[in-house]
Amino acid sequence: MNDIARAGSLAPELNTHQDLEAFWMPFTANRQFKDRPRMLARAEGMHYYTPEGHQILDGTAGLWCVNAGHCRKPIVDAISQAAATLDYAPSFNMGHPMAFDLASRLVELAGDPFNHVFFCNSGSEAVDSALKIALSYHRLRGEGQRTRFIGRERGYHGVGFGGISVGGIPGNRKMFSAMLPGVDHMPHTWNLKEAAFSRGQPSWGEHLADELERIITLHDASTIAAVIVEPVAGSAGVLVPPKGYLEKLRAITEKHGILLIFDEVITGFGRLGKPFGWQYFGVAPDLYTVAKGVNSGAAPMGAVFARKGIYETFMQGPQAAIEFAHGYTYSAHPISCAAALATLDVYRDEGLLTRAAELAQHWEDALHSLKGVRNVIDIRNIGLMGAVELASRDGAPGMRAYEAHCKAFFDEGLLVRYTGDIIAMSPPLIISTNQIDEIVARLRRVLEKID
Ligand code: PXG
Repeated sequence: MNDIARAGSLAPELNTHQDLEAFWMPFTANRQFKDRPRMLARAEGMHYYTPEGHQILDGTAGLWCVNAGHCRKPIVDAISQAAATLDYAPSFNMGHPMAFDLASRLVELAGDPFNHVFFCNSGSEAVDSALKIALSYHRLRGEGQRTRFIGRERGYHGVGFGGISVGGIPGNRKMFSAMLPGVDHMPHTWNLKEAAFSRGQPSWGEHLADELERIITLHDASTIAAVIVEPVAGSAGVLVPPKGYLEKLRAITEKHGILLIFDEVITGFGRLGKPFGWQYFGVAPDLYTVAKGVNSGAAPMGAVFARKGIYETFMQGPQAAIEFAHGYTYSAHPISCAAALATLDVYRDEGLLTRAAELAQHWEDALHSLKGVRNVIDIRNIGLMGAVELASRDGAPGMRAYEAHCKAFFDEGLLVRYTGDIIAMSPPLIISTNQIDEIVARLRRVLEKID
């Protein structure tokens, strides 16, 4: 039986032997899921397997993180060896060799102008860490009045209070009254009328960066600590920056002494065909956050990269003073570090951090072949990220994409993400061109069947 046949007609009832009640699931419609569970039991390479053994083609690298593919042996071995050798070691006032090795490897991968890395355990923590670094940096330089942050509508920066404050996804903010004070937002950059079906970076929209100048004038530059954006907005549905836009943000922030933070939790580690998104765009921020792909999703880890001069600004005062009162019990956890070191080897040995550049044209052509399929109102792509936007049903926004997601999983053995009425995809970087075609063929069959 071939993969597709085996994946066909997955019966959701098969999972009902298990009690699903106690797990309060994150970012999930709990009752809807528990009515129709989509369970994953095992994974290997480009595939997940359900508890019943059905094979699912992973079109999303888990949640944008499994860049090296699933259960890669060198990563598995490194994790088990670390677990058996040094299960845990504190990073406050103590150290372990893997943490220092990993920081050196990461800084080497980044190259100029980045020379230090701060570790944490997730993208949300990386964002909060970066915001705190920015505030302290200004204060240490005698500019403690720089306390404001500027984010962007439709930005996703995790779920800490810092992240939701600078983030711009209304549903992630509305229930939580306490936010960082003094945050403002630029408009997002997507415009269906002007830029639908753009291939790669749209040529419309550079002028939207001028909004930053307007916001800076409103608050006065001297009050602003940092601007934070995702180079490509991922969670909001792959919003690709217009040509010239990021360059303009860089020029404006530099002119006003404001730090520019790129949130590279999704764009980091090869997603765009370079190790980091800033290298792809040729625009270097002052700080950037990573997580997910740092160890191919195999263990929780996040990090903040700092431009030369930032760490050095903190290294003042008495030798015995803690320079930055921030960190986590699991910062640089040995198992996460081991996983990351092994992942970086896999990336290097298999050329995975530049592989998206080789596949990008095929990916783009394959995705855009869905133009004209019913309900498709936009297709966007860059590197190995892609999105297909569907028209929303009257009075039921999000339902069409949710149904497509379920149908893809149950009928076609395909894992895709959905957000609103957007289907988002970001396959592992080991994907073959045949598997790209397979993702698109399966998605086409799904979309043709959905009203
Ligand atoms: N920044 C960005 C740009 C992200 O995409 C985070 C921060 C937060 O990372 P943690 O590790 O705290 O979750 C993210 C996470 C989706 C999806 O389907 C995206 C994320 C997480 C879960 C789902 O789009 N991105």
